[in-house]
Amino acid sequence: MSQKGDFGAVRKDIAKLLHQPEYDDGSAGPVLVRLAWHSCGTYDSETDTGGSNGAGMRYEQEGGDPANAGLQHARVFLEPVKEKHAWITYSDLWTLAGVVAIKEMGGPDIPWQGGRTDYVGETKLPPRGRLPDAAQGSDHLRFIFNRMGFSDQEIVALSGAHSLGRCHADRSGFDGPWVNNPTRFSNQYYILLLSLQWRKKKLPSGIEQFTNYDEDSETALMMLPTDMALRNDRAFLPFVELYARNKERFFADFSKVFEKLSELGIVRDADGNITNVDVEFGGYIS
Ligand code: ZEM
Repeated sequence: MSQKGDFGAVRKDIAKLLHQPEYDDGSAGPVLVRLAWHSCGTYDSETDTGGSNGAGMRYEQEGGDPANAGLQHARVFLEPVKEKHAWITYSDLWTLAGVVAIKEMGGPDIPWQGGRTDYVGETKLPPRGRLPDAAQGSDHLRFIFNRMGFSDQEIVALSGAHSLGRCHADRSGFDGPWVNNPTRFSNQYYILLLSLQWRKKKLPSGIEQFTNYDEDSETALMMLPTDMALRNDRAFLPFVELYARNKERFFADFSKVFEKLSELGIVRDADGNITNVDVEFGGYIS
């Protein structure tokens, strides 16, 4: 048990659990980043619902969304940290885990503040279907990300997280990693999106993704239809090109946009205290 508010102690314990030789590519990092993103990525600015506050994925309505398949692995990895630092909320733990994992995998420092609450009123739990569908195109990406207040450039920057991890046939139905070293945060995703030849490939399940090989190969890489949309859309493309040639710019922009993602639905005063949730009262202030 650490002292309440000692996020430094929590960061250390998250960093320590990333090394998982038996899991995927040997790291819990990528799936923790996805947990952080999905906990935030349900936000809707119009109704002010969803977002990281509330840690709604603990409940069936949100946790059972097919888009969240596989994220129980991430939550199980973090359970010993929650047990040890019982004072931290799940909503802080999940967003902080993403930030720590990105840094430990070679990514940028991302500003992060705590104070989220695990209170979630029934009316604040997001409906299913708020997360992006990888089988679609650029109109869908804009529809989903504009709802959270993200621009074209921010959509492209956020998508660079696909330099991490892989798709799992038994989770999303898609299969394989985007890059050769999926536990290293980099701008490889953009470089490969532009430089390799991508061909449509139908998986045995009937799901279509893109591959850089004609033949099945252990080392084949993949792109989702939504990833290809970034290359094929004339407004997205210049940002793909920018981040492919300028890694520093990508790191700087990614840091800003990931911070924005993790703060969706949160209002703070000058001291950083969250003001739109009354923790004592246990509810949202409208
Ligand atoms: Zn992802 N993502 N994502 N993503 N994602 C997957 C995996 C990972 C989309 C998507 O459908 C998928 C963002 C944006 C978008 C990560 C981070 C971020 C998978 C594979 C799919 C299908 C899941 C599986 O089978 O396990 C779509 C359509 C997106 C719209 C642009 C954003 C934004 C992210 C963070 C900032 C990460 C790290 C993974 C790898 C997870 C893992 O378990 O390895």
